[in-house]
Amino acid sequence: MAAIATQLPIRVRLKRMTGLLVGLLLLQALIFYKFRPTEKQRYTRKRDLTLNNTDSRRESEGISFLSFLAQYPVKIISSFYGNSFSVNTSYAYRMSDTPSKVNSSILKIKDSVTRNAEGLNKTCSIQETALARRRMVNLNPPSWRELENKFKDTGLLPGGLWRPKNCNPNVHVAIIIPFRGRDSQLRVFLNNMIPLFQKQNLDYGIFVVDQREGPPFNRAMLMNIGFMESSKLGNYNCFIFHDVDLIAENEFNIYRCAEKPRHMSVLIDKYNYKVLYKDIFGGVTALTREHMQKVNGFSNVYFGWGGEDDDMSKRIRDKNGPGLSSVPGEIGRYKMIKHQHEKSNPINSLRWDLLKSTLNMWKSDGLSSLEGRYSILKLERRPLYTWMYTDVDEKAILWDDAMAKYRKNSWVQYLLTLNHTFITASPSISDGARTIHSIDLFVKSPCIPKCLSFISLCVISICAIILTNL
Ligand code: UDH
Ligand code: MN
Repeated sequence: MAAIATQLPIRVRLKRMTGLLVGLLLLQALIFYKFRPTEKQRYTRKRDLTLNNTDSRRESEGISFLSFLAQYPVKIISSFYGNSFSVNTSYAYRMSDTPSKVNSSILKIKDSVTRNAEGLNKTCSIQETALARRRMVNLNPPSWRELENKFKDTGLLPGGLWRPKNCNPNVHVAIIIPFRGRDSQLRVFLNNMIPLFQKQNLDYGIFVVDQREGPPFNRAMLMNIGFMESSKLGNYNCFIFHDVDLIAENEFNIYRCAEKPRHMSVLIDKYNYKVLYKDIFGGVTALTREHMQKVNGFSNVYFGWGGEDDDMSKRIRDKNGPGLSSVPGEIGRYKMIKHQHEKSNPINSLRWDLLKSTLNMWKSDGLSSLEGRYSILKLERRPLYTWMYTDVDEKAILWDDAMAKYRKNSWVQYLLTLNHTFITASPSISDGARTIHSIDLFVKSPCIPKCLSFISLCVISICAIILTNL
C-alpha cells in the first residue's frame, strides 16, 4: 500500500488526506452526538448504599432514611417526611463540605480616627475646586506591593476603611464589589478609585465579596451578602454596588446616596458612551439602607450573566418603590477595563422568565431569603479592602418553594445537579415485616465526557498518522 502511495503525485496524496481527515472529523462529531452521555451517565453510581429497613412505621415517616443518610457527607435540602419515597423520584443533595462560618463580630473595629476639635464640629464637605471633570485613568495594573506602598500614608485603617480627619461625616459609605477571579482588575480599580474616594472626603469602606468556585457567578446575591455583612462591621447608611471593572472618569460623580436609588455608571466607553436602554440599573448603583430594605434587596435567584440588574430596576420602580434616578450622563462617565466573558459566568437562559415574575416574587426573594443560604468562609481585613470569601448555596436557593414552577427548566436542573450528588430512591419491596429500599447515590463523574473526547482525539490522531504514511 505504502509503495503504491509513494508513486502518487503529492497533490493527489494531499487531497486524499484532507478528504479523509474531514471525513473522520465528521464521523467523530456524529459519534460524539450519538453517544453523548445522558445526565445519569455523567454520574458514578455508588452501589453500596442499600437500606434494609425493618421498622416500617418509622420508615414511612422517613426518619430511618434520614438517619441513614446522616452517615454520608450530604446535606438534605428537601425533606420528604410524610411523603414516602417508594416511587422513583430524584432529590438533589448538596455535599456539606464547607468549613464552618466565621464569626464576623470579632472583626469589628472601633472608629480609631482621632479628630481635632475643629473636625468634631464641622460636617464634611467636598472641595469642588479640587475636582476634575476629566481625570486621567490608568488601566495598567500595579502590583499589590506598589499599591500598598502608594496608599500606606493616607491614613487607611485595616480593611481599607478611611475617614476624613478634619470633619465629621454623616454619611458612611460601603463600597460593595461583587467579585470572582479578577485580581488584576481589582488592582486597577483600587489604584484609580481610592484617590477619588479620598478626594471626595468620603467616610468609606471597600468590601470585596468574593464568590467561591462552584456554581455560576451570582452578582446580585453577592451584593446582598455585602450589604448584610458590611452592616455587621460598621454603621453604613449608603451602599454603592460597584462592578470591579468600571473606573469613574469624572470626579464630580460623587459617591453618595440620593433621595432615590441612583444609577451612576450612565455612559461607558465600551458602549461608545451611549445609554444602552431606558431604566438600566447595572454597573454602579447607590442605595441607602432604607432603599435596600424597602425593596428587599436584590434577587438571589439570578445565577450566571444577566437579568439581575433589570430585576432591581423593576423593584425600585414598582408603584410603592423608592423610584429610580440617575446622574447626568456627562458626570456618570466610566471606562470599563477590557475583559473576556468568563466560562464560570454563563448567560442565564432563564432570565427573561424570571424577570416576568419579579413583581410577584420580590417580597420573598432577596434580603429576607438570604439567611442560611450562604456562608462567609473567610473574612480578612486586608490593607486596602475587606475581603469576604463567600460560599453561595445554590441548591438551597433554587429549591425554594417560590422557584418550584421553574424546577423543570434546564438551567435550573443544570444548577441543581451541578458538581453535586443526587439520590434516587427506587420502589420499595415490602413483605409485610420489612421494607427494602434500594437507594442509589450518584456522584458526579466529570470523567465521562472528558474521557470520550480524549479517546476520540487519540483515534483521530492515530488515523491521521497512518494516513500520512499511505
Ligand atoms: N464579576 C467577577 N467575576 C466574574 C464575573 C463577574 O468579578 O467571573 C463581577 C465583576 O465585578 C464585574 C461584574 O461582576 O465587573 C459584572 O460582570 P461582567 O463585567 O462580566 O459584565 P459585563 O461587562 O456587563 O458583561 C455589564 C453590564 C452591561 C449591560 C447591562 C445589561 N443588563
Ligand atoms: Mn464588565
